[in-house]
Amino acid sequence: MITPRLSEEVSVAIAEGRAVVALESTIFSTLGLPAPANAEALERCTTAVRTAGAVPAVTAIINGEARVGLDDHETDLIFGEARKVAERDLAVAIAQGWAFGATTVSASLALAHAVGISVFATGGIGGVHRGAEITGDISADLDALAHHPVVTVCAGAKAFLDLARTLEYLETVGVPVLGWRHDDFPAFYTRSSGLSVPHRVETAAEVAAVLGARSRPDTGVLVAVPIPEAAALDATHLDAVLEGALQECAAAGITGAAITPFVLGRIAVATDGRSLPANLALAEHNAAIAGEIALAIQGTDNYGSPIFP
Ligand code: PSU
Ligand code: MN
Repeated sequence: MITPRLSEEVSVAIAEGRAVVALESTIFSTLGLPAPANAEALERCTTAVRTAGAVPAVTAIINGEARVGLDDHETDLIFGEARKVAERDLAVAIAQGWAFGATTVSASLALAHAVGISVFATGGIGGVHRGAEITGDISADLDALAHHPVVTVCAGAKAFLDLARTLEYLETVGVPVLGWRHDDFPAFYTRSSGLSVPHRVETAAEVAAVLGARSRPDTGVLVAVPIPEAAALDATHLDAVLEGALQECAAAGITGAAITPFVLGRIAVATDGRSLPANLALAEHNAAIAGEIALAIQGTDNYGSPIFP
């Protein structure tokens, strides 16, 4: 069993029933974004959560301890040497006392669940990789979405994944996918993947109501928020870059968990760095909406069901 340590602020917020939004640390490490964009992302996401009226809770492994909520003096650790920690790696990172483990979506959902936080914000989730029928590479994020009762707010998944299969997988494992004021599943840097979301929502209250009405108490909800219009990138150019980067991966024998950081680096170069402001804008926007949803869930039993006096 994992019993994460809470920061003082997060501990008080949870005890008082205040709105809390969990954040992963991989996106803020150099595995997710190059310096100094990673530090800017952390600052903007935590500020967006606070502006919405909620408390941000960054998850990480620090000195072998699972943590939810970091103190200001600890956030620098995120920017140093990071090892990626998916949900299954939590046990290893704790048992071996890793100095710093950067949590992915799956690890963050596990930690949020363990402490009763029901909203989580990120940039993009992992998904079914292209060619998964050969490699079997399906992100642990999808299984975690199905097994932790947390609302995940994301800008969809990266276009270098197989987005159609990703949506199929989420259907199979019973995760409701909600388009935030949008009919299409977004593709991270672009507002549409060309695939429809099964359902559309207009308000945070609707998301809270969906969370409260699930038949499986341990299943999460995915809210897909398109990148703000002004920050979106050109889809055609991006497709060509992705193709090239994936071929490079295959040629260089880059597989598994190393694919995402590699492809992200290639996209940054090929878009002359324009992928970075796009990434920051969508992560900040997601954090703000997650804050709104956390507020809407406040006043319920924390899992969306109304509390009647
Ligand atoms: N998508 C991004 N940036 C990221 C990630 C995904 O745009 O940094 C990270 C997240 O932490 C996500 C993880 O949970 O990659 C998925 O990795 P994998 O495909 O190895 O499961
Ligand atoms: Mn993988």
